[in-house]
Amino acid sequence: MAVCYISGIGFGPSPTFQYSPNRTIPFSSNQITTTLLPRTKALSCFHHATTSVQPTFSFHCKTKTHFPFRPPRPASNKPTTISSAMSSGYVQEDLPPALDSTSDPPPIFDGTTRLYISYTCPYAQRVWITRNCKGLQDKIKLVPIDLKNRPTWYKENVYPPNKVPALEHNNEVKGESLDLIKYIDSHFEGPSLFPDDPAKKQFADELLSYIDSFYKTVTSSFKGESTEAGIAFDNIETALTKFEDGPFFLGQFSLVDITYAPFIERFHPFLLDVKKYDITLGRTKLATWIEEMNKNEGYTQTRCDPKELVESYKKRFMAHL
Ligand SMILES: N[C@@H](CCC(=O)N[C@@H](CS)C(=O)NCC(=O)O)C(=O)O
Repeated sequence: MAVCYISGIGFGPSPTFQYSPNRTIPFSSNQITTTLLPRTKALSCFHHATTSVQPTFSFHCKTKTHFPFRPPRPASNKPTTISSAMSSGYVQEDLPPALDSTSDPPPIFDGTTRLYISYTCPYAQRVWITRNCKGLQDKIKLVPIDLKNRPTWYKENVYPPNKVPALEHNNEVKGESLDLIKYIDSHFEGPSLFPDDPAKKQFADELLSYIDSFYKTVTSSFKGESTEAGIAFDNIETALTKFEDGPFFLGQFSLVDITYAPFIERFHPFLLDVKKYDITLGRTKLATWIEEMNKNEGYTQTRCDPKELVESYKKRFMAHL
């Protein structure tokens, strides 16, 4: 039995959703029991709803298309509530400011579970999405780090490899995004993001193994023609046709989507801008996948402004040209 947390608060100009608290909704091989929760938590399971109970939750889609990524943080060093997001109809989490070399460390190993991220790191973004999608905003505290001006205590006291992401949990600090998303999925509450079905499990492992090669193929094509990148995106299109019980890699939303999303989020606008190459052209499954991902608030709350991503990729990959 999976629990789908939904909100009892209607919002937007004409909220279309209805719910019955504690009603059981058939969901694939599992069942989802609806439970009333505050909105911020409720949004985390929207991805499950998209494939099975879409009309009930359709208001999310409308609001999301207006605001599919988080706005840049203001220069001020104060945490902010993102009011533009609220006025568009849903609640964004208050994002804390990034800690830099002038910042004091948090009280490390005080029993709080902390996820150390950078707001711009795609690897950290995977873990951040997983935490959001499992509704763990209150259980796992975000600690953003300014990687360009890193606090010395981060390497010395928190995570000696000095990278993000890192997760402080049960008096230990662990790293590596793919390990962390699996760890969070299996050690914390919230909807399971990894399949039980053996065929799906095997395909999930294949896709998780393919991500590095996908990344290398696409980024090495930046210097030349887009044909090799085309092959990599064709592989994605083919993968998306394998299971037909939903628009995601394994049919239903899973850790595989979370693994690929931060990179496709970067490749899509960059290739369009620099190479005039639209990765969705002739790839209907990929186009739908991107569309569906952009309805998932656990993900969209982590997205960067595409313009900023393009500029940062230009500096990183085109500086030599
Ligand atoms: N394999 C790691 C990669 C993490 C990684 O490279 N993070 C970058 C930011 S995107 C980082 O912390 N870089 C700092 C450094 O290398 O000094 C993972 O999947 O977590």
